[in-house]
Formats: sequence, C-alpha cells, structure tokens
Amino acid sequence: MVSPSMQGKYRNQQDINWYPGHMLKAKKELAEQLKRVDVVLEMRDARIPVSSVNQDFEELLGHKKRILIFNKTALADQEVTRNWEESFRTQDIPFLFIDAIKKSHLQKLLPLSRNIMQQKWSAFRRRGIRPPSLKLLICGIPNVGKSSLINRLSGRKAAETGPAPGGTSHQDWIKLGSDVELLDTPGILWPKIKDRETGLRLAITGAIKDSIVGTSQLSIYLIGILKQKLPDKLQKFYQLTPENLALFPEDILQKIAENRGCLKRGGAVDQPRAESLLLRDFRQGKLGRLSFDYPKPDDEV
Ligand SMILES: Nc1nc2c(ncn2[C@@H]2O[C@H](COP(=O)(O)OP(=O)(O)OP(=O)(O)O)[C@@H](O)[C@H]2O)c(=O)[nH]1
Ligand SMILES: [Mg+2]
Repeated sequence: MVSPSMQGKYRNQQDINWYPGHMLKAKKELAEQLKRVDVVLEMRDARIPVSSVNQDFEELLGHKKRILIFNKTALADQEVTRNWEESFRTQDIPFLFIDAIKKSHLQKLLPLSRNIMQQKWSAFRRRGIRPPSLKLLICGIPNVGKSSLINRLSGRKAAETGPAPGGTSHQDWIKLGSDVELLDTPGILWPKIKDRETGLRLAITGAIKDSIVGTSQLSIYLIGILKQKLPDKLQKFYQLTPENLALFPEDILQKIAENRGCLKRGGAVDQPRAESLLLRDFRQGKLGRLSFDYPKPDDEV
C-alpha cells in the first residue's frame, strides 16, 4: 500500500509504536465484558479503513456479532469513501460509514443492531419472555470518536471526549433510553506496528499521541501529501505562492510559519507553533478532505 517514494523516504527511520500499560489493561477488561454484550461496534477511521484495523480485535472478538463503524467520514475523500463502501459490500460483515460530529447516518445504527438480535429475541418472545435491553460495546483505536458517538446517540455529554488520544481511561456503561445500554471503552492500539507508514497514518489522524512521532516529522509528512493531493487548498489556506509550493516540505512549513505570524520574540520563526497549527487545521478539516488508505492501490498517496 505504500508508494515507492514514501517507502524510500521513511524506510530507514525508527518504528512507530505506542502501547502504554493502560491499553493492555483495557484489552483484558474488554475481553472480560464480551460475554455480557450482544453486539460489538468496532470503530475505525474512514480515512484509514485499513490502517485503523486492530488485528488483536480479530482474535479477541472471535464470532461475536459485530458492526464495523467507519467514523469521521466528513474528513475523508468522498470518492475514496464510495470505493471503500463498494468494496465492503462484497463482504458479509455489516458496516456503516458515519460522522459523529456531523451526525450523518447515525440513525441507522440502532435499527441495524436490533436487526442483528431479531432471531434471538423472537425466541425469547415465543417463550413469553420479554427480551432484555440491548447491550452494545464500542471499541476501536484511540481518538477515533467512540465517546463522541455515544454522546450523539444519548443526546447528552455522557462520555468524556477530547482532541488528544486517551480521553477515555476506563470502561463506562451508558444508558440510551430504557432498552439500550452502551459500554464505552478506552482506545486500544497493538504492541508492534509493523510498518512505519501505518504508524504515520495513525499518528496524523490522531490515534497515536503527537510526541511519539514528533510534530516536526508529522508536519513534514503531511505537507508532502497535501502538496500531492490538495495543493490548491494548501496554497490558498496559508496564502502561499505557486513558487512556495514547489519548495521542500520543510521550507513550505517555514513559509506557513511566516505567513501565520508564528514568530518568536526577535522575529525568528517559531517552528513548533507552526507545526501545531498545521496539524490542528488539518484535523479540523480546514485543509480539505483527505484519505490515506485507498482500496485501489493506484490512487495511493
Ligand atoms: N470531524 C470529526 N471529528 C470527530 C468525529 N468524532 C469524533 N471527533 C473528534 O475526535 C476527537 C476524539 O473524539 P473522542 O470521542 O474523544 O474519541 P475516542 O475514540 O473516544 O477517544 P479515546 O477515548 O481516546 O479512545 C474529538 O476532538 C472529537 O471532537 C467525527 O465524526 N468527525
Ligand atoms: Mg473515548
């Protein structure tokens, strides 16, 4: 999935890993809860449907009934998302592409979950027993929007959310009305991210905390991709000239810092400030929609 130019650029650099103790603990606690839940909502990032797959879940969830939820669709390239939807339609696992903030397609989630339970509940009803409340567990990589989805579904601020990964530190059952309960869980990565490009994609979309890769490398990686995929947006948003765009990413970052007034006392460029600004603008969608994983390898970044 990695283009030759990108492979060359990052081949010799360190692996990217983030697996603090709380993730191992969260994984064990997740395993313990599984028998209590009816359906698992496994959340991935619509911009990186492949890079956001935690293979540990495959093992852990086994034959558990599951819905794949791809969140932050409003930040992903629309055509690429359509292609992903097409490719998932050929598989027999239910899935939804949603956006928790824009509230798109959220209304499909509970009917889909109930539908999955229909057979079991019909058996209850035949025996004259009222089915118990629907118990859903939401899991996924950090910062993908699990708690935000819960808040949207419940219509209140039931779960803690925030721009940095690690917002949810412990499991929490949240009631949605009288017949649905949802278990929020902390985001979990895996012990060893084998390829660096996957690590970079997880970091740029916010699943790995910035200090692991460093904002400098992340910004340079991002500018390289924006130059290729969204040059007009990059140029316009930061008032760059066409000549600026032809520069190396490091030099473009310098121009962004100058144009945005990211200067230290004395007038020298404050590069860390410009890096944080760029990453924030990108993550808020101000630089346009961008996908990093592609179902068609030819479209790779
Ligand atoms: N644009 C956009 N941003 C989102 C969406 N969902 C969540 N966010 C933002 O992503 C950040 C993380 O959201 P959370 O809901 O805390 O993510 P989480 O998966 O619970 O994170 P952890 O608890 O750290 O695992 C917040 O800044 C949210 O506002 C979405 O659908 N679209
Ligand atoms: Mg959370």
